[in-house]
Amino acid sequence: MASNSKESAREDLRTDFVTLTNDILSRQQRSKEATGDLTILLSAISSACKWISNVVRKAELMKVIGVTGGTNVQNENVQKLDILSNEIMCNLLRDSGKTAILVSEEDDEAIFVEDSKRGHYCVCFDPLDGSSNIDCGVSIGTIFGIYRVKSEGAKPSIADVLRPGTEMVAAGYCMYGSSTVLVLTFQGSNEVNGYTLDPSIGEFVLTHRNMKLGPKKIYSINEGNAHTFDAAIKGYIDSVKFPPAGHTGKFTPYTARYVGSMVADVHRTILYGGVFLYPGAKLRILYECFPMALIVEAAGGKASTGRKRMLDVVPEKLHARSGIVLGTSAEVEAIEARYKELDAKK
Ligand code: AFP
Repeated sequence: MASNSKESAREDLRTDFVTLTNDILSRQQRSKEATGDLTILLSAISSACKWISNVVRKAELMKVIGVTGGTNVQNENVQKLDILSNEIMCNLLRDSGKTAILVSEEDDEAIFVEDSKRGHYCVCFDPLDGSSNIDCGVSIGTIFGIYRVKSEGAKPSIADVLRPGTEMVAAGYCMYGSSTVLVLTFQGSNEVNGYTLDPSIGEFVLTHRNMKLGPKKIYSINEGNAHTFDAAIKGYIDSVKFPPAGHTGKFTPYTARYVGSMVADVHRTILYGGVFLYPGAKLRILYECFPMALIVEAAGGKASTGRKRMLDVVPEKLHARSGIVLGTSAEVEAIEARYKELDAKK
């Protein structure tokens, strides 16, 4: 009896957790070339995400719910939390001393960090993606992609960020949902790790090691836009809703799930499996499509425009948009095959 209660006390007092801070530090220590700059930058991003998480949780109480009355460069209504989150990201990234260029969904132009604080990294981010879901308490998130400047001696320029996604060094997102989870990957690592914020100690703790796409058959798309879908997307959606009966005669259509926050829809797609589609050019390449594509590929899936690998796209401007399909490789390949067939008929 006494030993049982001792054991359960130990359960509550686990001390063998891996924190995000320790994980990225040990990654740095394993690399011969690492200078520690990326570690410091990721630590600044993690602090910003903790701060944003806190603001999101208290938004209703702090009366920062609702729109500012203005619109951003994308002509979308700006929420008060969008502005706060953007300020938090910009301030912490600039003060980290490790960034040269910041590209935010909220800012028309790129921010070039002043000489005294300039570092070697460029961060493209959406400080609060899915913000139209804020007022009803649905999951939202921060998305980021990181590049290293092309030439360390040269003055940073827009060319440092208008590059294919394959040149990112790391990418991640932080989801503010039933818990706050930061998901991170590094170029070439083939590993995606998820860290859950333990608010009592203020640390992200490794809870999802080496995430790989789940096996479920789920499709995720805003079907209210069906009138705009091309034949490839229409055909694919029909095929998952009305599949031929299997050899047992059982009819098993896919399950539909759609949150309307890319972070939440992609997070579910990774954990459970399936495919997320946003055809038509709405989602932004640099801070929505690229980071999610790097993460999904590292988790064993694929991300495509429908016609080419997402990460091979070269954005023409900061806020360039693209259609995207991502998720389980077989599903993405089935959609690509439909585009190939469609194009062959032209
Ligand atoms: P908001 O930030 O304006 O809510 O947009 C969210 C988003 O960029 C992305 O997170 C969603 O996947 C997508 O747009 C949802 O778009 P629809 O509302 O057209 O479905």
